[in-house]
Amino acid sequence: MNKNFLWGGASAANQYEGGYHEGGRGLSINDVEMGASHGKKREIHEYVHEDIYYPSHKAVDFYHHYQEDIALMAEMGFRCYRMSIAWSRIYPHGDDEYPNEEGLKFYDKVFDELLKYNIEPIVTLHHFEMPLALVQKYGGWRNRQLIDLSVRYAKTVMQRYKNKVKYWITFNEINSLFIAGTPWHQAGIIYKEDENKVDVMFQAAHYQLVASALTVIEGKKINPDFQFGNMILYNCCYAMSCRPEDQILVHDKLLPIYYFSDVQVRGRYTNTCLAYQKKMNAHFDKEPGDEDILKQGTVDFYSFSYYASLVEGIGVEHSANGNLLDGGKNPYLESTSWGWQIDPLGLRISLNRIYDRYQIPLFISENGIGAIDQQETDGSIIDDYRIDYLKNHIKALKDAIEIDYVDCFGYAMWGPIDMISAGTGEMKKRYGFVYVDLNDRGEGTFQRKKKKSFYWYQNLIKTNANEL
Ligand code: BGP
Repeated sequence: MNKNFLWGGASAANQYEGGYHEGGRGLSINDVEMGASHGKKREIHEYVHEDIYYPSHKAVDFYHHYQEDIALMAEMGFRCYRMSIAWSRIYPHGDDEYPNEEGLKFYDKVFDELLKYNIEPIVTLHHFEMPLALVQKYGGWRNRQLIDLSVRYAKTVMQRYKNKVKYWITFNEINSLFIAGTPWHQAGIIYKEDENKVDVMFQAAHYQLVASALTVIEGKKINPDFQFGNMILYNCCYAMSCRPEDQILVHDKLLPIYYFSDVQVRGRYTNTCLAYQKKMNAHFDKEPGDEDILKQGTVDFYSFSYYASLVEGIGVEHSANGNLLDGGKNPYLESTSWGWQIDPLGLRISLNRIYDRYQIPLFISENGIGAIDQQETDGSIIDDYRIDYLKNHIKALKDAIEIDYVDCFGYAMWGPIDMISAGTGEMKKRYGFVYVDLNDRGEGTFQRKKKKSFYWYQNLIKTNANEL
């Protein structure tokens, strides 16, 4: 492994930060509803109930624990830390005249703290978060005005942190927009009863793709050394049998994934994209100039999340899931308590498939296992299942690099400090090397405690994965 390989972890503001009404932050979509499985067919006013416990309000309170948490990451030897900025902390209503200085200062402190330990920040600009006011006033990403507003936000933070942050990711899991139940989280969209949902979805996707490209273009003007990445929820999908029709189903399953990455990497709607538009009978508006923007604003690296694999085939029942996706069960694999099928080799396969297609550097922006951790009587947490999961996935990553010559420059394990689950809004689904004393109702001391895996990852980074 390259000695500069970026070992680290990843988080998202809305699941981790808390401090929802502090430092001049505005209400965000997550403050009124959380958990991707909710969020369907509700009116905004139904979401806003201040008396209900919302996990994002306090989350695990990184807002007040950032020094302690970053010190823990440094102790493990992190070389990178992927985190997101909350748009609602910078522009509380999204369209405010001036940015919120207190919000900007908070991230200054966070980046300074990371840089103090030589931890490279990798910043996601949009991670399932946006000011609620943008939904109420503009209808979220269904509205073209969101392009300008989001680029203004991006320019503000890229200008402010141009000497502190080099790596930027535009939209987290941008393709999750096409997955039922997530338009709210990804784009602040609530469908109206009588509208064509497919068209709304493709329109929002176009706006986000243009916004992503414009962010790259503007960012390179601010600092030509900036490196931009996309972020894809990758679907490692296998055919259930060698029947050719099953292979076609797998091909189809990948269309909505390549739809986004083709545009972000190749700078245009490719044949794959056109085929998917036709298959979905999608219609949306483009403006003159959009094509040029997409062409110029391509990303430097491809990042993706990988947790599980799924199976597709004729007659296959969709009884398995994995990170917002669903598909068939694979008889050769075991699953987590949430039914996500554990498949380390699938990571090697995904790395190869993606690198073969795009030939640009890759970054694993999320990988990990959600589990219920038990505390022993002495308070320790022996999370051998987590060590096994990560060990096997990192072995697969090493093989992809060392045997297959895939160019991958970093690995961010998901959720190094326990945080709220994006999918379920629960606390009990834990990913971390560090336990946070908090339950699903938000009760607890917020105290941090190292798990067994903490020491394992520390050693892994120290030996640059020579000792797994
Ligand atoms: C991805 C999201 C993350 C994260 C992860 C794990 O989809 O980008 O925000 O939460 O999945 O999912 P969950 O929290 O539902 O277990």
